Amino acid sequence: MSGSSLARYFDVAFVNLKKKEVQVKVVYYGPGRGGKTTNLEYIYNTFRSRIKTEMVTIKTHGDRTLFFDFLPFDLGTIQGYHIKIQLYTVPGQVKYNATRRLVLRGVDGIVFVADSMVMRRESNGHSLKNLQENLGTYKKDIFKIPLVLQYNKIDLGEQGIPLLSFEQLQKDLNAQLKVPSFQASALMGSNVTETMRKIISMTVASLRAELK
Ligand SMILES: Nc1nc2c(ncn2[C@@H]2O[C@H](COP(=O)(O)OP(=O)(O)O)[C@@H](O)[C@H]2O)c(=O)[nH]1
Ligand SMILES: [Mg+2]
Repeated sequence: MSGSSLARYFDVAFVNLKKKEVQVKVVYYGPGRGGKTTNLEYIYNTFRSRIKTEMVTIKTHGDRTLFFDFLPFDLGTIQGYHIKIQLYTVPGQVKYNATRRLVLRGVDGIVFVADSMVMRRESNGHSLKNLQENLGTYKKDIFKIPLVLQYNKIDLGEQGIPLLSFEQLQKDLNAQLKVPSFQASALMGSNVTETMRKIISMTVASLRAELK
C-alpha cells in the first residue's frame, strides 16, 4: 500500500499495520425507540457462534441506550488485511446530540433506522436532518457516505397500528438520497440480516475503491 493511499485510508477506516487489520465502523442511526438496539441484539443472537466477543451495551433505567451499543465481529480479509466490523448504535433522544456526534466520529457506513409508525413520521425526518448536520461537522456528506435506510416495525401493521406506507417513507426520507432501503421488523428479525449485509458490502466496496 503506498503512503498516499494509506493516508487517505486513515481518513475513512482505522488501519492497524502491525496486526494487518482494518476496522470498519458502521453506525445505526435514527430516532429514539426506532429499533436500533433491537437490530444489534438480533444480529448478536443470530450470529452468536461467529461473534467471539460480547455485545457491549450501556442502558439507562428506561431501557434506552445511554452512550452506544457496540458489536464487533470479523469478516475475512481485504488485500491481506483482516476486516473487523464494528456495529454501533447512537442514543436517539434529542437531548443526547453531543454523544450522537461523538459516536459518528470515524464512521464508514450508516444504517438509518426509521420508525414506520405514522405517529413517528416527524421524528424520522428530524433525525435524518440531524444525521446530515452531524456528519457535516466531520466534513462528511450524507450523499456520499455508504447509507442504507431501514423502515422498521412493519409487524405492527398486523396489530392495527397505523403505519406509513413504503411509498410514503420513500417520499419522506429517500426522495433525494436514493439509497437502498428495506422494510423490516427488528423484533421478528425480518430483513435485519439483509440490511446489515447491504451496508457492509457497500462500505467495504467503498473502502476498496479508496484503497486503489
Ligand atoms: N413491534 C416492534 N417493536 C419493535 C421493533 N423494533 C424495536 N421494537 C421495540 O421498540 C422499542 C425500542 O426499541 P430499541 O431497539 O430500544 O430502539 P432504539 O432506541 O432505536 O435503540 C423496544 O420496546 C423494542 O422492543 C419492531 O420491529 N417491531
Ligand atoms: Mg438503543
